[in-house]
Amino acid sequence: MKQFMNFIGGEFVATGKTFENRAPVDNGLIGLVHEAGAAEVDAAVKAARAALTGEWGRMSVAKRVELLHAVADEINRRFDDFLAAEMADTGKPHALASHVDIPRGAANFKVFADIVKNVPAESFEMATPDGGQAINYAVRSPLGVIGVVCPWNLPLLLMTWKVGPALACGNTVVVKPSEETPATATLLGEVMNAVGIPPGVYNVVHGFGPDSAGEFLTRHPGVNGITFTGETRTGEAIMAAAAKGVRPVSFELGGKNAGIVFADADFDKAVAGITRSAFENCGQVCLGTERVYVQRPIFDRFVAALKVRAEALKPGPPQEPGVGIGPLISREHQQKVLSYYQKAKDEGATVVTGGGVPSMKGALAEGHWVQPTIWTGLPETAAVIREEIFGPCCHIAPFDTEEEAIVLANATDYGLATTVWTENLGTAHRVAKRVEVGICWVNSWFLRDLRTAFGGAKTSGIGREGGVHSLEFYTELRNVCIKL
Ligand code: NAD
Ligand code: 6OD
Repeated sequence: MKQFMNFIGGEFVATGKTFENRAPVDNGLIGLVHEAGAAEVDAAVKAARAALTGEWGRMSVAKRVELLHAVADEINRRFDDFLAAEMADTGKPHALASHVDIPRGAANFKVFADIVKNVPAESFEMATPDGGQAINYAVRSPLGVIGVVCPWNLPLLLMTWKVGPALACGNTVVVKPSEETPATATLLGEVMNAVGIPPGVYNVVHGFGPDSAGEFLTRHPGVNGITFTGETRTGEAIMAAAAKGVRPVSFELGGKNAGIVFADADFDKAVAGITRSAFENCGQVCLGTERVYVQRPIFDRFVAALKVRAEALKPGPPQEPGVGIGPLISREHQQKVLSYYQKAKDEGATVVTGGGVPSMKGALAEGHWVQPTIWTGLPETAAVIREEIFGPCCHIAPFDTEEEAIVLANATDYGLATTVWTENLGTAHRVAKRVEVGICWVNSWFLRDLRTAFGGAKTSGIGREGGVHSLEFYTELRNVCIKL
């Protein structure tokens, strides 16, 4: 039986308490996860703290950069191991995991290593009141031990998106992966050892949130800052924990993102784009589009075209040829998504397609499948238009004017991302300026340049990461003032 152990001070650590890791495709047992208790979390934080003052803390930036490039190269060398682990834990299609999740897992180390190597620091000369001079210059120090708490939807990608910049800036980390997806964070421990990252720099503690590893880590006074990706409600709990000791947080939280399709859009590209933004990763992408607003002249044609696309997404296990959609992560999440499918019907939606569970053969019948689903006809007050579902579904509503589309898109407490489809440059710029989100894509979706700022407005997050913006959270900026 496969065992997923904690990784503390460069060693794999078993505990007396395990829980099952099950495959979303058929609910089969993948292995046992060793849950970290308060003692293991404390050991991991202490290992991370010790590493700050050891070889890692004294290491030159050039050497650190070299090591992080080696981490990326080793992930790529073991690409198939990471791919198999991610596909088993999530059930996501091979094409998606091999093109997005694993390559980004490696890239997150290289990009941030190079940014830290090249980033300048500010300096100012000033005249002093006595007629002399002073110079000011900035130096950046690592924040210290970073607690990294991750979700299950893009496990390696989202974890390394935090660990990459944290290590590049000279910090050490204790990672708490999602209880649903323990594999790739554990595998990364082997990579760290293989390339010679000093023990204690990268640590992993497994477990759940409340009264488990997540809470023990975020409450631990030895943690200097917490970076978290997950639900807004969980963010509130973590923020309360971080208040003790006034520790900084960086949060990437939930979304209820709008897609806006104007009548002048390139129709086929817009349909393909919204197909991705609504259904990719079985709708389990925080940036995904669960509210689509389509300008009235093309509304009926658009709904019909998206229906054809949704129905063409073949459900199946990762390796099966032609598979376009995997399962949801867990039985619990499947029940949540299905409860929204029921709510939509109860509130009077027209179910354009889907709304249930596809019929799967053999062992796959035990998996957590749902049909890609499209609704129309609901008022904006409906639950499926207001609340984040995190499934392969969207409601499509017509709009008439640009102003109306902007008001509809902004009528939510969330503010993560928008995707806008138009051939009119003026429309694109005006809408992008007024949508209340951290990221606005035009004629694209989830197109990522890792040098850009990433994060959410309103209840979708706190802070920005990406490029030099990551340095704001992962380093302490000190001004040095020298009277000449
Ligand atoms: P979640 O909030 O349930 O769990 C995320 C992590 O937090 C898990 O590791 C979990 O064990 C841990 N956790 C839970 N309660 C905790 C507590 N009280 N203290 C400490 N840790 C705790 O989220 P999820 O279900 O894993 O992921 C889906 C959610 O994540 C969706 O809301 C989605 O929008 C969001 N998300 C946001 C982004 C973004 O970039 N904004 C990216 C991916 C996912
Ligand atoms: O691409 C990224 O860097 C990122 N953080 C993506 C988030 C996806 C949410 O599910």
